[in-house]
Amino acid sequence: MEIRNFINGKWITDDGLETVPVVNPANGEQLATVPLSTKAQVDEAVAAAKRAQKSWALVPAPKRADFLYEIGYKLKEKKEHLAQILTKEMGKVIEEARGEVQEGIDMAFYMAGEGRRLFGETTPSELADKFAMSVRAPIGVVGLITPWNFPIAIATWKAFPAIVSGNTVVWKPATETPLMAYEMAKILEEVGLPEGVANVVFGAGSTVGTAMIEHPDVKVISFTGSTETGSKVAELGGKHLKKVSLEMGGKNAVIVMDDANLQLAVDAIIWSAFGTAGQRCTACSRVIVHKDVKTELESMLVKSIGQLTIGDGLDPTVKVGPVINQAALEKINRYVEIGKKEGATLLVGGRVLSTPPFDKGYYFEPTIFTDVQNDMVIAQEEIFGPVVSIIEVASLDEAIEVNNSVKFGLSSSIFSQDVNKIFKAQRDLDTGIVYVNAGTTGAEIHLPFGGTKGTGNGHRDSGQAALDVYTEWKSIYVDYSGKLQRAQIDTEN
Ligand code: UN1
Repeated sequence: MEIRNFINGKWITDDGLETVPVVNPANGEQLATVPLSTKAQVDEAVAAAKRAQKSWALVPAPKRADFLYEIGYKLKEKKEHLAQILTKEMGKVIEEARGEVQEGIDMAFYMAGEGRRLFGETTPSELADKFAMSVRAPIGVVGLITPWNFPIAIATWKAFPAIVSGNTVVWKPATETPLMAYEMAKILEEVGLPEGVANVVFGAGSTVGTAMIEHPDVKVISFTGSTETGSKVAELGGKHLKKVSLEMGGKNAVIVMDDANLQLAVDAIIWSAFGTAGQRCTACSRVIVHKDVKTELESMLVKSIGQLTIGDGLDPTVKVGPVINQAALEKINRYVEIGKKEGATLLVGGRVLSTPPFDKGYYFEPTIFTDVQNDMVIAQEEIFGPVVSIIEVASLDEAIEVNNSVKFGLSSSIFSQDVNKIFKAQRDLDTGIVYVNAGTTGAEIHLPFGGTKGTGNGHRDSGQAALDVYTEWKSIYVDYSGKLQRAQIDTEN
């Protein structure tokens, strides 16, 4: 199957572009080909989005929202179909794929609700007979750059608030996972979203992403991906004075205190570290454990890891699927080698799986290092795979310090039964998301999603906070006094 760009409500067939294969990471099977677009397709899509934007912004927000309801119903109807494709193109296990599609459904209905809210504010004026209010205004054409690890959910976090608030969209999905975007574009067509409101342009970030950021008619760029790419997006966006929303890496920790329910902590660590084969920006990649429970926690983790089935995510008994591609496999393996050289102790795992039935896919064993020192590379850098570092501490204060010592600040978690420790931790953990007695993954779509420090640049996906990315505040003063009232004029000395 040949995937095509979706521009101005039409599938573009005759673009003669170079294509690359889309591969199932579980078995190397080619699923489709995807075009590598050039600046010309970006220009075409931005022009279509710009043409559509003025009239789209004039459609009443509740009516714009009606399209999101329709998209939500379609996603619901096709949920299993989409989940199967998602597992094939991305590798995540089928129950997680269903969960991801569900995130998209939830986001559609949640943001459709915003069509009947999109609240502004009224504020008293300094002057008599004068009314002051502020409203959210759409910004224009929005460029979306989304990753392969959540190919549908993250796109919905960005596209739906953008669309409901009156913007139009040009979306560049990851080339590793274009099938979800293709399916989404089909849904946009089926629900009759006006042409040009949402356009999909496939291709490499260096070409398509750059062209989007540099285009004078793209006013906002929303990006989720690696910190390395994100900082390039910020740099180029800064040069062109774009509003840029960045959602990047994590080095998320689960803190296990000496009074924790250990079985609960183990279950949460296993799920948040090895679910999605560790390829979530929210994945747990550090366990910060109190010294008095370290040995017991380690033996429980080893036992639990032994029960994880690895394989093709379409098999419902499988809990850990493949990683996305050969490059990812090699990167993870490099980090494991670094960990060994740095003197960390390999507690379990640590190998690429390359014998049948794993030889045609990209599989890495769930891996835990222990006796990791906080200044080691494996304790500081994002690995984006199924690798966890255990770091021992002697107190809550030390645990918080270790948690906060990394350059990222997305998610953190604490296991404790002590209300004093819990409240102190939620205040002092320097991350955008904090979990108490739960793992580091599983953020819900109606709360702000994002992080501090190297994880982001102050913006948030999801929740009402997402509207701040896609709207501009406009303050409106209505003077009904019938005379000139001069604000900020002080006749007294
Ligand atoms: C991501 O990894 O980029 O909180 C997103 C979670 C999911 C989203 C992860 N709801 O783990």
